[in-house]
Amino acid sequence: MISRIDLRGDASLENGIDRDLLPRAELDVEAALEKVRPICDDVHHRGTAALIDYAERFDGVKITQVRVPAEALDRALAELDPAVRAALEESVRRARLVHREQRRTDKTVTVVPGGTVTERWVPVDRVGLYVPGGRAVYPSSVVMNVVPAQEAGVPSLAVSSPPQRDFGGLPHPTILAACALLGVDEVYAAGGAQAVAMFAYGTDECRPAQLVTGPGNIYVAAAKRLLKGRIGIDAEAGPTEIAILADATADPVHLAADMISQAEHDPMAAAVLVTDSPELAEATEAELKTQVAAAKHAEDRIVPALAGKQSAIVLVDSIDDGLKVVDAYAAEHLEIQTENAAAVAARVRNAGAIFVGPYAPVSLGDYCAGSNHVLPTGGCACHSSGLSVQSFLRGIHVVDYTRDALAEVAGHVVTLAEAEDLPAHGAAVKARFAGGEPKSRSG
Ligand code: HSO
Ligand code: ZN
Repeated sequence: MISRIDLRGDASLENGIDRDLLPRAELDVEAALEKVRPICDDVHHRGTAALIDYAERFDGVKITQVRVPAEALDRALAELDPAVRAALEESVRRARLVHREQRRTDKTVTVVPGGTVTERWVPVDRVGLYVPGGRAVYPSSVVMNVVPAQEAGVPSLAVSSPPQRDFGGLPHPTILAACALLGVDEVYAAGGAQAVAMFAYGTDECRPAQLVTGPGNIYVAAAKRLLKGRIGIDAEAGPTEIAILADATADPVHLAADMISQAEHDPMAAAVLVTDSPELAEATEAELKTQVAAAKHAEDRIVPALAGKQSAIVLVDSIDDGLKVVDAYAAEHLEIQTENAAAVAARVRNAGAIFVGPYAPVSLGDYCAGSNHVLPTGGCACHSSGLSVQSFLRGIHVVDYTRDALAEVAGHVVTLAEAEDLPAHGAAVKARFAGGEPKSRSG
């Protein structure tokens, strides 16, 4: 069911590992670009009317307005299963504890007497959050996007999720309830590329946003790629992935359960076990077979995910070699299930999030660890981080120099400007000292 890759005695581990050593599922976002371009243009020009047409075409439901009425949000929260409500509240509480600590404070550095640079952290004015509604209905993703935006102080936050035929053209009620719980009262019933276009261009119902975040399918990723620049984006989310670095002390029952937990998202999801124990590899493979047989989403998602070329059990000679493999792979989620797991985890350089030891499964992080579950996929963890308060802030440098402070460094500015053959740059400084005292702000 799952392929084996044997890297024992492989010299490439010594000389730097090829990032493609462990293949990933292929997503042809470029091909999807051509499909979403006319949709985005249409939303740009026809606004709400286009969104209503796409609701009928793609979601199979006739709607008359895209904005979700306040009563529908209130009703969804009132009708939410109390156990789900309590779990969401705990998820929010823990996420707030962690994300609140990510807030930035402005810092002023006195570079010279009279010359300061302040880094001022300013939240993005308005953010659009996309929440998928097809195979994936994830109120937890509402939490993971909204909490950091709110903790960053974003003043205006709108959510969009596809209209559902079974719910009268409204987004899924659990999504609406999660929005209501978090105090988000601006929600739209628009899905896919058209929702990203709605946030980028604005419509008569929805003001344009400066940033769009949230997961989505390949069309959402393509629309983000197309409209990036017009609107800021978080990342093009790919299929979810779990890598586990384990030694003989790990429990194969846990490993198989954790691999299946992420495989159940998507037939393209990836589950990779890296181990120095052939016995553990054997036992985990057997466990996978047993557990998959009893799993709900086996046929349509788990089996294709585990059997796909993106999933594998990788054998290495040592945990040191295993660290090289998982660093090269740069997984969205990485579990360390070894002796002295915390010490091994401390040596990891590339991962979206690291889960340490036997009691920190990825699904804890998906819902209730306090950490964020919107994480870099597809190897992007080697250069990017997951969603955080920082994702919703801009650090603006405020430069404030007195006349004396500028005079002190003017010669260097002029020299560098001349070295770059940009004499007007130097002239802009010299102009300040050509005519005696300046009109204002002597110092
Ligand atoms: N594992 C997914 C997030 C998620 N899991 C949502 C359950 N619901 C990507 O990190
Ligand atoms: Zn998950």
